[in-house]
Amino acid sequence: MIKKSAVFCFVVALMGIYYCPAVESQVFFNASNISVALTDFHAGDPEPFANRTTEASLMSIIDAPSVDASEVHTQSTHVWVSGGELEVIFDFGQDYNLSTFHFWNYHSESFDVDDVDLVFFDSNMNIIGTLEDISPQLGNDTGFDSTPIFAEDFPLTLTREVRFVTARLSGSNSQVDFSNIGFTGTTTVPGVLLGDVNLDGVVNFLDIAPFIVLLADGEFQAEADIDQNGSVNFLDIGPFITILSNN
Ligand SMILES: [Ca+2]
Ligand SMILES: [Ca+2]
Ligand SMILES: [Ca+2]
Ligand SMILES: [Ca+2]
Repeated sequence: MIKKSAVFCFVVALMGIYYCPAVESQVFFNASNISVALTDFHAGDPEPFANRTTEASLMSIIDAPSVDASEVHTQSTHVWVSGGELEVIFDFGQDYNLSTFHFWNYHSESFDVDDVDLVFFDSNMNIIGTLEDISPQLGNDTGFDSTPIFAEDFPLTLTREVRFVTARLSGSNSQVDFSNIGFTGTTTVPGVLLGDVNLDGVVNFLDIAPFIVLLADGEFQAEADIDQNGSVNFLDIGPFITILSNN
């Protein structure tokens, strides 16, 4: 999900050009915007998880609603591989600048994750960085299922944008149990030329017809939201005419 409060979008009026510059927007990654799958490491064992299906277990990896969210350990929220290691691959769907790795570990030494190795890839699966031998702390300090588990945060120092990440998780006693994995990153929201509703790079009379269609349909398009209030409606007509007459 995109953190709207982090989006600073403003309008510059310069020589009759109304432009909303490209901005960096912070994103927390979970099931709403990334996917996760087993790697070929599990090719001979497509159902490596204890008690639950691979499909259900993978979904439990990325079900944290936010970076600040806690999770209590239950059979339907945690992830458990008994007697081995786990390797999964995250697909972000597009390139992002990743800034933080978040890990919600199990609460007790007998089952928790003791080592995580991350490998970061670009969209062509070229390795662009690694973070190895992460030793996450226990998920809570009571050892009780009923005590909420919060994320431990690990800063990332990557010089290029990331599309895929693999995570290899292991435990000192061959148990791999944890609650969630999440990432935070930024993406560049492209600049918007206000009034260029037909997206041909200029604002002129050719933009009038598609602007009217948007108004009639009540649909949103950033280029038509001339007053930048988040919706396209009659309030945009006046400033649209102003932009047209300046071009
Ligand atoms: Ca979970
Ligand atoms: Ca352990
Ligand atoms: Ca245009
Ligand atoms: Ca508007």
